[in-house]
Amino acid sequence: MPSSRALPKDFVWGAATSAYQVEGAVTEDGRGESIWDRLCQKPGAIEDGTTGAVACDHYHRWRDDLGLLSELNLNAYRFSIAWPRVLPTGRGAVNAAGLDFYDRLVDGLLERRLTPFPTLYHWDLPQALQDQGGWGSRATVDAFAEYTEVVTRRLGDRVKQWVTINEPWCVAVLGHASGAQAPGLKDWSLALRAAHHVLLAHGTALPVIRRNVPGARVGIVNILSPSFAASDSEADLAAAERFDQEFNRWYLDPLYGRGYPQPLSQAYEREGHAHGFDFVLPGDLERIAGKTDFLGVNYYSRTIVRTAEENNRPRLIADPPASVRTDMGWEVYPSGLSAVLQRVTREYAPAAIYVTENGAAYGHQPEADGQVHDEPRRAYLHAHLNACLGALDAGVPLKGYFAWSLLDNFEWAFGYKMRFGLVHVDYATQRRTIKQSGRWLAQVLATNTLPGVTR
Ligand code: IFM
Repeated sequence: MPSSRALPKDFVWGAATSAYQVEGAVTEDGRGESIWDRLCQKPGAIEDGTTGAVACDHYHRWRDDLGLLSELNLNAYRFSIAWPRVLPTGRGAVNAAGLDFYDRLVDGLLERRLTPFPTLYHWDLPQALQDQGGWGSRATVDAFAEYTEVVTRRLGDRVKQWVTINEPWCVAVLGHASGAQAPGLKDWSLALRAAHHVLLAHGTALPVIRRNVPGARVGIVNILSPSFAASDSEADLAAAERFDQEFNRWYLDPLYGRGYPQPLSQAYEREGHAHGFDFVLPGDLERIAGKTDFLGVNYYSRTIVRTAEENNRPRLIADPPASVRTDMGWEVYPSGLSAVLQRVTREYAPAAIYVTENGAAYGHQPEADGQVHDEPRRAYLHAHLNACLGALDAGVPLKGYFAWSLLDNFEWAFGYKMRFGLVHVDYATQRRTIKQSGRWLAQVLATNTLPGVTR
């Protein structure tokens, strides 16, 4: 019988966004070009031909948007800092106006008793660094340390929670192997090199943040997905295992001191992608495994895998029935969230975990009554919050949950077609409307009680 259940005390409840997806104002106040500005100019790169040039105009409307966080009864905001706003060419001269923007944002959050959870890198590399090799170049690791130094010196007196990198898998694989995301390259060898440099940038930034931020709590955010074989055949089981190593373990293992997973690193060698891992220098793995205070987990769905005809590469099946699919085609699979949280607790024992992103794309628009009736998103949130409670019961050190996203926003290569917000954005007028899912969440948080719990 479903019953209601009290939510944990002292829990962080937030919503997340990222700079390129919401800020707009890409040429204002001295901001430099990012790899996303560049990719968006490439014909066909973005499904609806749009760009993040205006997005949600959060750069100008941030005060109202912080008001929305308060209306939703949240107590934290996960946002990202745009590297090209702070260092327009990636390193060297600091753009004071860019840094001032985040300074004001942080003060605005604190005035409203909202805890800032900034992410230093959510995919918007300065184009100038890409021109010098981007994440394929080890010099970008040093540039990231310099950028981290500038930002944490300025904000570290007030901001205590820091995320270094958002979703290294996406940066490496979507950016450098599939080419679906910026910088839009298709080279697996480069993707492996980029993955290593991104992890190394995280490890290099850790002591910088701790030096500049008294009482810092630092972590990295990974996107995780439990991997299921499409059948019991040996080949499909092997493909599911390979996907797990590529997507989950390639990042978690080195972060927690185990180095890169052996079977897969050997496979990459055999397939000609690794070149003896010549980009892994002595001391790198120790640096990557530096102590963190929390792990951020982004969870959207599980992955069902079967073997591919070509190249022994795992192939994904994205054909759940329409009734359980979001607009992204991703299956609604809430038990996968408690499963990944329990797995990372069991296998890696992070000091604390936050669900740093979780949410669903559905395109509901305001109806005649002015409301956005997005029941599928409400149900998605409900089921995933339920899964979080299950994980807590199982001993997961879960300390917070951030919905993706506060606002409908620029969903990368999908443009504005995919709407993940708790708040609807009319892009023509920039009018915001809290959706019914957002109102439901606000009510859950006001009463600190989750109704309809199924365990
Ligand atoms: O919009 C993205 C976000 O930038 C990173 N994590 C996944 C989200 C949904 O695709």
